[in-house]
Amino acid sequence: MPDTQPNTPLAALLADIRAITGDRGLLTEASDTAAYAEDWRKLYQGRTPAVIRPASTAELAAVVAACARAGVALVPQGGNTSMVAGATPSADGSELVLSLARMNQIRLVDPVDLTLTVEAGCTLKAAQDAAAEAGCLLPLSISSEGTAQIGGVLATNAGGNNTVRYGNARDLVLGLEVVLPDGQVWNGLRRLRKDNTGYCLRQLFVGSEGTLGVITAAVLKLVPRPVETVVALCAVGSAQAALDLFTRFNRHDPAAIQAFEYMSGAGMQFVLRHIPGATLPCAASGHYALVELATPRANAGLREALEDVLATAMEDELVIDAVIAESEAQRAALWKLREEHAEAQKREGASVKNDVSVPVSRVPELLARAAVAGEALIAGMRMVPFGHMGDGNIHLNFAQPPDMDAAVFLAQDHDIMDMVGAIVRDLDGSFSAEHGVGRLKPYMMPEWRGGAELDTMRRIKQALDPRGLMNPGKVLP
Ligand code: 2HG
Ligand code: ZN
Repeated sequence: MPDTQPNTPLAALLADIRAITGDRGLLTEASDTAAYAEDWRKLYQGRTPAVIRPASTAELAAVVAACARAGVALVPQGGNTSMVAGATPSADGSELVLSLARMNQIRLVDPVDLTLTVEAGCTLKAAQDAAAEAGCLLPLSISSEGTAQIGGVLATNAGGNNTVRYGNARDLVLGLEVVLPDGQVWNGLRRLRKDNTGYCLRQLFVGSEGTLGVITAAVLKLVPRPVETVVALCAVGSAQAALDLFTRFNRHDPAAIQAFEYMSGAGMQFVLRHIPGATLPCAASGHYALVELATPRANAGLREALEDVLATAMEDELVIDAVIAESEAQRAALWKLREEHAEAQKREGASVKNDVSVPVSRVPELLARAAVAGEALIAGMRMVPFGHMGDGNIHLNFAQPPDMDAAVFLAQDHDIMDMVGAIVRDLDGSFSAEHGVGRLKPYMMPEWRGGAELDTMRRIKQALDPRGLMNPGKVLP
């Protein structure tokens, strides 16, 4: 822990920062900083002498410049909902946390350009609401959207439930404002649909997890708001049946699929056990699919299409039982069963998460092989796969055996991740589909992204942040 006594270099830096941000922008009491030093999953307990909360890009840039002069590292942090500890400071107390929370303004919603200009600390939910008020949709939805902030969503290139239709966060970014590691501000908040002028810098920062600079604002693409949305929860007999159902919706009208999510019987039981108010409105099964169709066209017959596909699928015994939401409240209740999976799993005990992707067609094989290999590795470990079947991103998580000590189970996390990794590699997949690399998975980078790819990433890091002061220990091993 650096010396925080008066007359030390750190004390001088904190005094400089206080002069920039004022008292409101600097937290130094342990009781105030503790929540910023721990990751959402409580896997990492970091320490930090201070949390800096600038109120503007100018303040933030001055803070970054002061830290660069002092050679002190910064950990940018948004909603702190990272699944891979991407925003957690190290345990030695040498890093300062840079919170974006106070920079949360919506700067502009333009329903003609279909753009939203928003500051990094705005929650995803608040950004969605601003778009909705203007008759538009911000087509990015993730389970943590009430807490996750735009800056973090972009820095980690979040994926979520609507990737099947609109792509990942990266596909929605038209412009960015970024504070570089030396404190320079790059204002790239352009609202252009076409802009072909050299290297695409914004895409360099999207997904860089705060290791190249701090995203302070963004211009995001909007789409016209759907006028009709229908949601159904389907109990199916297998993961293959869920995939076959997806294929049927795809053949019927791929443009209508807003989300197609998979859940296992184990995960559903966790939700029903731990989440107050959660009830299962259809027959219980070992596998479920949640499908959402949406259209911006009036009288498009979406409900009829949903009913038709489901009726045929039931006749063909692909679907065991299904329930269609009849109201907005029912729609929210169905989505809650899916979105509370992470929280329910946390309450069930320790778990090892594998945020993997494979070609969509290979999801059933992935689950079948991982179930066998998982049981062979740790008997009684419970596989809890769920997620974004429509884009091939499955959260292939394992919950501890009920009678095993959590620490004993977690000590085997790399064995579990490597077991899953071997299968995913064999299926031409990725070890991190949407959560990023963070602090949890840099060790996997040489094996998965080694050679020219990792070498190029290192050169980019070296060029922008030669002293390694931006979010050290994340992404690159
Ligand atoms: C989700 O899809 C999130 O709900 C969290 O990406 C996934 O908890 C997880 O593994
Ligand atoms: Zn997810």
